[in-house]
Amino acid sequence: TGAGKTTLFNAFTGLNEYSDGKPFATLSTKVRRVSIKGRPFLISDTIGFIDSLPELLLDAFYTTLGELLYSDLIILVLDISEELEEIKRKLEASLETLSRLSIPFNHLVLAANKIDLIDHEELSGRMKLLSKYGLDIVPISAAKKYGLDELGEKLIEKLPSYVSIRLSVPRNEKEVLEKLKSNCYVRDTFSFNGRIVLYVEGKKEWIDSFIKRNSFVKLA
Ligand SMILES: Nc1nc2c(ncn2[C@@H]2O[C@H](COP(=O)(O)OP(=O)(O)OP(=O)(O)O)[C@@H](O)[C@H]2O)c(=O)[nH]1
Ligand SMILES: [Mg+2]
Repeated sequence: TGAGKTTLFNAFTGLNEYSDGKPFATLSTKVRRVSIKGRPFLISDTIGFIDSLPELLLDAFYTTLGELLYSDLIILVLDISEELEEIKRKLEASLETLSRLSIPFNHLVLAANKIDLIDHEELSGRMKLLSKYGLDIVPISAAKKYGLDELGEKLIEKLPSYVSIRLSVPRNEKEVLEKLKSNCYVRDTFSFNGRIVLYVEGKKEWIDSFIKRNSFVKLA
């Protein structure tokens, strides 16, 4: 808690969500559509999950963490201005929770936040010590909006492959058409020879397995 997740979320969305510095300022997950260097992203804010949780908050905690499972990428926000031991403790606790949820670490981007509160030497020392975790780390200040371009670039670089493709599906396969529409962004459609031709954008892995699962879907 208090690392700056909501502040970063706000910096990306240009909105002003509740953020008063008190623990657990964020309880419900907010999802927003944002554009990062022209790419569409859905970004969601979460609650913090390090400090011991009041009983009352446990449900909110698991609900919001469950959403991590469906995320392409996770930005783990650390307060880099804290004592190194504290940073490490929180990082390791976070990694432990994420691995319990079977989230692969290559889906993680570490945002080392609040660089405005420390000097260059402190920052490079801490970055060096954190590098042993083998994670992608981007130094930022969510409040001062430093490093957000670099963070955006890292996110795009790590995003699962996204492709544009033309597919055709028999017109009467309504269910399959619906499935395609709910999993991809459909830019254009037209009818041709009893088939619907769709120009879709989506995750390559999903589209590949969709074509495999439905033999009547063809590349067009
Ligand atoms: N100096 C400085 N303060 C920051 C920065 N980012 C966030 N803060 C401050 O840190 C405090 C906590 O920020 P939040 O964005 O609410 O943190 P959070 O991670 O969402 O906290 P929870 O929702 O409680 O888990 C607020 O007072 C912010 O203004 C930063 O880059 N620099
Ligand atoms: Mg918050």
